[in-house]
Amino acid sequence: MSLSPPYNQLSYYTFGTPNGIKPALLLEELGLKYDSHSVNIMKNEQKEQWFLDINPNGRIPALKDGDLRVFESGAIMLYVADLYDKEKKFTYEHGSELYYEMISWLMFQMGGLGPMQGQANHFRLMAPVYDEYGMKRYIDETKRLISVLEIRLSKADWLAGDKYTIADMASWPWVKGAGSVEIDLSEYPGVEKWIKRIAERPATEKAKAACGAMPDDQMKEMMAGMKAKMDARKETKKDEL
Ligand SMILES: N[C@@H](CCC(=O)N[C@@H](CS)C(=O)NCC(=O)O)C(=O)O
Repeated sequence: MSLSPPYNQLSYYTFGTPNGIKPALLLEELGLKYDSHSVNIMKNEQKEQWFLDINPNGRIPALKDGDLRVFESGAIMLYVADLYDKEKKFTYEHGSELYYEMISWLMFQMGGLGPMQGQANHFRLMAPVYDEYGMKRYIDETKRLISVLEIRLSKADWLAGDKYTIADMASWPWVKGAGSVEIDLSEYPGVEKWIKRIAERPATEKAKAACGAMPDDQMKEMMAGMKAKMDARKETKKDEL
């Protein structure tokens, strides 16, 4: 094994959620050899000590390359892009203008879209109380963030420059699921076309499969059940706190 990364011994710890799918899109686009390990967050496996040793934050995804660990989906994508995408197929040259444009969109997803849409999902689908204020606050903010993507995607195919990069890969698994919180994506035609463009890539299906993601129709059915349960809670005013 070489003394410095890359070690060509990739193990990816994931589950079929948006954050889990993000780095898998890159691993699959690059055709890299990696072991995929399912960490079942429904069984709280992400809080087990063996996993906390890889990601002290106890959340998927995480990556190991030999003994080196990387956690946080954005950091994983940067690691893989920096060390394994030598031809810069899905990233840009360090220090170039487009590199910082790409990083800006990546951070927009990591610090904005992901956390806000995560809260929208929580309040609309999972909270133990029916909280109209929480729902509205986070769904409205998610819509606002998607409208920022629309400003760019109404006039360009990709977020940064003229190619598919880790910036697009970071936002896609989140935005494509916005219908779950009743966001009508047809109001964002540029975003809608971009979602389709990425969905049609062969690596996208492979990435979803590597994470054990549910088929879209099954996911829709599950979300509809969660919404119905939440709406019933509004009627009965029976919180589960
Ligand atoms: N900022 C983190 C967020 C990771 C995250 O929230 N992962 C979720 C799944 S999408 C998770 O592990 N949830 C289980 C938990 O919070 O315990 C990243 O981008 O990697």
